[in-house]
Amino acid sequence: MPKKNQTLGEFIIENQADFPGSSGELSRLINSLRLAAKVVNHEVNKAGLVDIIGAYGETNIQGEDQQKLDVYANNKFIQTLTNREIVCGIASEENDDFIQIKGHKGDNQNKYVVLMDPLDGSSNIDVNVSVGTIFSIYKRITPVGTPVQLEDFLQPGHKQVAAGYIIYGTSTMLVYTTGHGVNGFTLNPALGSWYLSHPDMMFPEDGQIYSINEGNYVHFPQGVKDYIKWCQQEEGNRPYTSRYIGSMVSDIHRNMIKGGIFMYPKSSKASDGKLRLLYECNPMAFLTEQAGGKASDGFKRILDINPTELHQRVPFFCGSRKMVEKAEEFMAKAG
Ligand code: AHM
Ligand code: MG
Repeated sequence: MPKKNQTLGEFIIENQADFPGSSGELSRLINSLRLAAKVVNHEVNKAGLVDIIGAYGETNIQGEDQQKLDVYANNKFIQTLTNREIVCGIASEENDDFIQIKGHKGDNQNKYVVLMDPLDGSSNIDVNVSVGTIFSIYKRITPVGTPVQLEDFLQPGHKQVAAGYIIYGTSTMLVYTTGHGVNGFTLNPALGSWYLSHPDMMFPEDGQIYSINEGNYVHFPQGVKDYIKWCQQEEGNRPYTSRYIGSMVSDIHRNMIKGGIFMYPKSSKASDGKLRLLYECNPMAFLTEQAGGKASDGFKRILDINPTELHQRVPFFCGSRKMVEKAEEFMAKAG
């Protein structure tokens, strides 16, 4: 039973019992992530002070400008997980291919792989808007002790053993699930400790916030256009409020607390939308379902999609259950 104000360390130890027969490997892995998160948090908070923001001059595999802090966060998470030999492989939105962790003696016996978006919404950094780190953890399916393979990363989202995000906002929070509900920890920067501030986070069943980049309206499928118009109609508890930060972690975090729907649909310019199934949508979908919400591509459950490539994109509808169901209704009607 989560106790408010408990430290993350205490919480992890207490909840190891969730995994009967566990070797503590997953706990150590989450411990490593919280350490890397603190280091990245420190750097993100200095963004306005040091010459670390601005384009790095390189583009990532999707052809987008990479910011210096993306690279920093990517390196920090990879370094921490590699040095501690806590996983057998890592895939990152910022790397073309997955990384195999051999271990110092070349005999890596770890069973988990981590997939991550080290700094999501990084175009918001230079305007002082919240950004986030997203992570997703799976058990490898190929034999332990052998080199990790692509198939270890291309697993459907319902196979995740843990997922979470760190939000670098007005305060820094780590929100994660191991499949037993969702808990949120706030970093006390003076002490460097995470405290359980949001036990058992739940999406309200229904909400009044819709979050979508409406600038793309003309390019949206008819079902999305119809749903947006419905959200704006004066009837019952509508019109809804429109809130879009452009930083998915922050948008979904707010909606989880207040009730709302986040959408990044496909468009006539991007046939699968923008967001990545493995690094962004699967972990957020796992958290959302664990918090009583719903996540789909407009028609079917995100967590049931069988991935075919590491950097695959997918349309994303995520949030309060009733709102996502309503959006799906409009999608189905428009065909
Ligand atoms: P990124 O991984 O390159 O930062 O892109 C993902 C971000 C999400 O956080 C956000 O929801 C979305 O891109 C915003 O995109 P847009 O500016 O097209 O609305
Ligand atoms: Mg991203």
